[in-house]
Amino acid sequence: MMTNTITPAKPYVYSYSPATAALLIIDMQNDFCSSGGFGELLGNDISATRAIIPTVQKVLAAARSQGMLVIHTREGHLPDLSDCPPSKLARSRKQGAGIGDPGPMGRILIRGERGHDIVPDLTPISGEIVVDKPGKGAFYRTELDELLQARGITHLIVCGVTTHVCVSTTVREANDRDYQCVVLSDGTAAFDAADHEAALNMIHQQGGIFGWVATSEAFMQSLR
Ligand code: TIU
Repeated sequence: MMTNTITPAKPYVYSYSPATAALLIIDMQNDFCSSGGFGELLGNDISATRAIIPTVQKVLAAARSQGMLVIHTREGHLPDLSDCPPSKLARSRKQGAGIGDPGPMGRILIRGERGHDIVPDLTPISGEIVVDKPGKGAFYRTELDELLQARGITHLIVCGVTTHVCVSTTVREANDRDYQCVVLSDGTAAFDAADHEAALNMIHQQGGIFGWVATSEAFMQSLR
Protein backbone atom coordinates (compact mmCIF):
# COMPACT_ATOMS: atom_id res chain seq x y z
CA MET A 1 0.00 0.00 0.00
CA MET A 2 1.28 3.46 -0.88
CA THR A 3 2.57 5.48 2.08
CA ASN A 4 2.28 9.26 1.92
CA THR A 5 3.99 11.61 4.33
CA ILE A 6 2.94 15.03 5.50
CA THR A 7 5.91 17.19 6.37
CA PRO A 8 6.40 19.47 8.10
CA ALA A 9 3.96 18.37 10.75
CA LYS A 10 3.93 18.68 14.53
CA PRO A 11 5.21 16.92 16.53
CA TYR A 12 6.85 15.08 13.61
CA VAL A 13 6.15 13.69 10.14
CA TYR A 14 2.68 12.16 9.66
CA SER A 15 2.47 8.99 7.56
CA TYR A 16 -0.71 7.58 6.03
CA SER A 17 -2.01 5.62 3.10
CA PRO A 18 -4.74 7.39 1.06
CA ALA A 19 -6.59 4.06 0.83
CA THR A 20 -7.05 3.85 4.59
CA ALA A 21 -7.45 7.57 5.27
CA ALA A 22 -10.51 9.81 5.17
CA LEU A 23 -10.95 13.55 4.97
CA LEU A 24 -13.22 14.47 7.88
CA ILE A 25 -14.85 17.89 7.56
CA ILE A 26 -16.48 18.97 10.80
CA ASP A 27 -19.64 21.12 10.88
CA MET A 28 -18.95 23.51 7.96
CA GLN A 29 -22.63 24.45 8.08
CA ASN A 30 -24.45 27.76 7.98
CA ASP A 31 -25.05 27.56 11.73
CA PHE A 32 -21.33 28.13 12.33
CA CYS A 33 -20.11 29.84 9.15
CA SER A 34 -22.93 32.10 7.97
CA SER A 35 -24.59 35.24 9.23
CA GLY A 36 -27.77 34.52 11.19
CA GLY A 37 -26.66 31.03 12.23
CA PHE A 38 -26.32 29.53 15.70
CA GLY A 39 -22.67 30.62 16.09
CA GLU A 40 -23.43 34.26 15.45
CA LEU A 41 -26.58 34.18 17.60
CA LEU A 42 -24.44 32.84 20.46
CA GLY A 43 -22.57 36.15 20.28
CA ASN A 44 -19.59 35.20 18.13
CA ASP A 45 -17.92 36.97 15.21
CA ILE A 46 -18.08 34.42 12.38
CA SER A 47 -15.41 36.00 10.16
CA ALA A 48 -12.76 33.43 11.14
CA THR A 49 -14.97 30.42 10.46
CA ARG A 50 -16.09 31.90 7.11
CA ALA A 51 -12.50 32.70 6.16
CA ILE A 52 -11.40 29.05 5.95
CA ILE A 53 -14.08 28.07 3.41
CA PRO A 54 -11.75 28.57 0.35
CA THR A 55 -8.97 26.57 2.04
CA VAL A 56 -11.30 23.70 2.92
CA GLN A 57 -12.62 23.84 -0.66
CA LYS A 58 -9.06 23.33 -1.99
CA VAL A 59 -8.41 20.47 0.41
CA LEU A 60 -11.74 18.88 -0.53
CA ALA A 61 -10.93 19.17 -4.25
CA ALA A 62 -7.52 17.56 -3.67
CA ALA A 63 -9.04 14.67 -1.70
CA ARG A 64 -11.75 14.16 -4.34
CA SER A 65 -9.18 14.11 -7.14
CA GLN A 66 -7.37 11.27 -5.36
CA GLY A 67 -10.54 9.33 -4.66
CA MET A 68 -10.07 9.66 -0.92
CA LEU A 69 -13.09 8.95 1.27
CA VAL A 70 -14.75 12.21 2.35
CA ILE A 71 -16.97 12.49 5.42
CA HIS A 72 -18.87 15.64 6.38
CA THR A 73 -20.47 16.11 9.79
CA ARG A 74 -23.25 18.40 10.92
CA GLU A 75 -24.25 19.30 14.46
CA GLY A 76 -27.98 19.51 14.96
CA HIS A 77 -31.07 18.15 16.60
CA LEU A 78 -34.32 16.45 15.66
CA PRO A 79 -37.27 18.84 15.20
CA ASP A 80 -38.88 17.53 18.44
CA LEU A 81 -35.59 18.13 20.35
CA SER A 82 -35.76 14.59 21.74
CA ASP A 83 -32.01 14.19 21.15
CA CYS A 84 -31.05 17.49 22.79
CA PRO A 85 -29.74 17.25 26.34
CA PRO A 86 -31.90 19.49 28.57
CA SER A 87 -28.85 21.32 29.93
CA LYS A 88 -27.58 22.13 26.41
CA LEU A 89 -31.04 23.44 25.54
CA ALA A 90 -31.26 25.54 28.71
CA ARG A 91 -27.83 27.09 28.18
CA SER A 92 -28.59 27.95 24.55
CA ARG A 93 -31.79 29.72 25.63
CA LYS A 94 -29.97 31.62 28.33
CA GLN A 95 -27.47 32.79 25.70
CA GLY A 96 -30.29 34.06 23.44
CA ALA A 97 -29.81 31.34 20.81
CA GLY A 98 -32.37 28.77 21.93
CA ILE A 99 -32.00 25.51 20.05
CA GLY A 100 -35.22 24.97 18.08
CA ASP A 101 -36.29 28.61 18.29
CA PRO A 102 -37.01 30.46 15.04
CA GLY A 103 -34.02 32.35 13.65
CA PRO A 104 -32.90 34.04 10.43
CA MET A 105 -31.79 30.63 9.07
CA GLY A 106 -34.86 28.68 10.20
CA ARG A 107 -35.12 26.89 13.52
CA ILE A 108 -31.78 27.13 15.30
CA LEU A 109 -29.55 24.04 15.07
CA ILE A 110 -32.35 21.81 13.78
CA ARG A 111 -31.91 19.13 11.11
CA GLY A 112 -33.45 20.07 7.79
CA GLU A 113 -33.29 23.82 8.39
CA ARG A 114 -31.09 26.14 6.32
CA GLY A 115 -28.77 26.80 9.26
CA HIS A 116 -28.04 23.09 9.40
CA ASP A 117 -26.99 22.90 5.74
CA ILE A 118 -23.34 22.67 4.81
CA VAL A 119 -22.17 25.94 3.22
CA PRO A 120 -22.76 25.99 -0.57
CA ASP A 121 -19.04 25.96 -1.49
CA LEU A 122 -18.56 22.65 0.34
CA THR A 123 -21.76 20.82 -0.58
CA PRO A 124 -21.23 17.05 -0.39
CA ILE A 125 -21.32 15.14 -3.67
CA SER A 126 -22.44 11.61 -4.46
CA GLY A 127 -20.29 9.01 -2.69
CA GLU A 128 -19.47 11.26 0.24
CA ILE A 129 -20.84 10.51 3.68
CA VAL A 130 -22.74 12.94 5.87
CA VAL A 131 -22.85 12.15 9.59
CA ASP A 132 -25.45 14.00 11.64
CA LYS A 133 -24.52 14.32 15.29
CA PRO A 134 -26.36 15.68 18.32
CA GLY A 135 -23.18 16.40 20.24
CA LYS A 136 -19.90 18.19 19.83
CA GLY A 137 -18.01 14.96 19.15
CA ALA A 138 -18.68 13.09 15.90
CA PHE A 139 -18.64 9.65 17.55
CA TYR A 140 -21.27 10.23 20.24
CA ARG A 141 -24.62 8.72 19.16
CA THR A 142 -23.55 8.37 15.52
CA GLU A 143 -22.58 5.59 13.12
CA LEU A 144 -19.14 7.12 12.43
CA ASP A 145 -17.02 4.46 14.16
CA GLU A 146 -18.85 1.59 12.43
CA LEU A 147 -18.62 3.14 8.99
CA LEU A 148 -14.89 3.88 9.38
CA GLN A 149 -14.24 0.33 10.57
CA ALA A 150 -16.28 -1.14 7.73
CA ARG A 151 -14.03 0.69 5.26
CA GLY A 152 -10.75 -0.07 7.04
CA ILE A 153 -10.06 3.60 7.75
CA THR A 154 -7.29 4.19 10.31
CA HIS A 155 -6.19 7.76 9.56
CA LEU A 156 -8.22 10.97 9.59
CA ILE A 157 -7.31 14.28 7.96
CA VAL A 158 -9.42 16.78 9.90
CA CYS A 159 -10.81 20.18 8.82
CA GLY A 160 -13.73 22.26 10.04
CA VAL A 161 -15.09 24.24 12.93
CA THR A 162 -14.67 25.07 15.65
CA THR A 163 -11.14 24.02 16.55
CA HIS A 164 -11.63 24.13 20.31
CA VAL A 165 -15.15 22.69 20.38
CA CYS A 166 -16.32 20.14 17.80
CA VAL A 167 -12.94 19.55 16.13
CA SER A 168 -11.17 18.97 19.46
CA THR A 169 -13.93 16.81 20.91
CA THR A 170 -13.97 14.65 17.77
CA VAL A 171 -10.18 14.29 17.62
CA ARG A 172 -10.07 13.29 21.29
CA GLU A 173 -12.80 10.71 20.74
CA ALA A 174 -11.01 9.44 17.61
CA ASN A 175 -7.68 9.15 19.43
CA ASP A 176 -9.23 6.96 22.13
CA ARG A 177 -10.52 4.72 19.35
CA ASP A 178 -7.01 4.42 17.80
CA TYR A 179 -7.58 6.61 14.75
CA GLN A 180 -4.49 8.66 13.88
CA CYS A 181 -5.57 12.24 13.26
CA VAL A 182 -3.86 15.17 11.62
CA VAL A 183 -5.61 18.51 12.07
CA LEU A 184 -5.06 21.09 9.33
CA SER A 185 -4.11 24.33 11.05
CA ASP A 186 -5.49 26.59 8.29
CA GLY A 187 -8.38 24.26 7.47
CA THR A 188 -9.83 24.68 10.95
CA ALA A 189 -10.95 27.80 12.81
CA ALA A 190 -12.41 29.03 16.06
CA PHE A 191 -14.32 32.29 16.53
CA ASP A 192 -11.38 33.55 18.58
CA ALA A 193 -7.79 33.17 17.29
CA ALA A 194 -6.43 32.49 20.79
CA ASP A 195 -8.83 29.55 21.22
CA HIS A 196 -7.75 28.19 17.82
CA GLU A 197 -4.02 28.37 18.67
CA ALA A 198 -4.52 26.87 22.12
CA ALA A 199 -6.59 24.01 20.72
CA LEU A 200 -3.94 23.18 18.11
CA ASN A 201 -1.20 23.23 20.76
CA MET A 202 -3.21 20.86 22.93
CA ILE A 203 -3.38 18.35 20.07
CA HIS A 204 0.32 18.11 19.13
CA GLN A 205 1.94 18.78 22.54
CA GLN A 206 3.46 15.97 24.64
CA GLY A 207 4.65 14.09 21.56
CA GLY A 208 1.24 14.32 19.88
CA ILE A 209 -1.01 13.60 22.83
CA PHE A 210 -4.10 13.58 20.58
CA GLY A 211 -2.45 13.62 17.14
CA TRP A 212 -0.68 15.78 14.60
CA VAL A 213 -1.03 19.32 13.20
CA ALA A 214 0.01 20.40 9.69
CA THR A 215 -0.93 23.01 7.08
CA SER A 216 -3.31 22.39 4.20
CA GLU A 217 -0.42 22.99 1.80
CA ALA A 218 1.67 20.25 3.45
CA PHE A 219 -1.30 17.87 3.18
CA MET A 220 -1.90 18.72 -0.49
CA GLN A 221 1.83 18.32 -1.22
CA SER A 222 1.62 14.84 0.28
CA LEU A 223 -0.97 13.87 -2.34
CA ARG A 224 1.16 14.86 -5.33
N1 TIU B 1 -19.33 22.72 15.61
C1 TIU B 1 -19.04 23.29 16.79
O1 TIU B 1 -17.89 23.54 17.09
N2 TIU B 1 -20.10 23.63 17.61
C2 TIU B 1 -20.07 24.66 18.50
O2 TIU B 1 -21.03 24.89 19.23
N3 TIU B 1 -18.96 25.42 18.49
C3 TIU B 1 -18.72 26.56 19.21
O3 TIU B 1 -17.60 27.05 19.20
N4 TIU B 1 -19.73 27.11 19.89
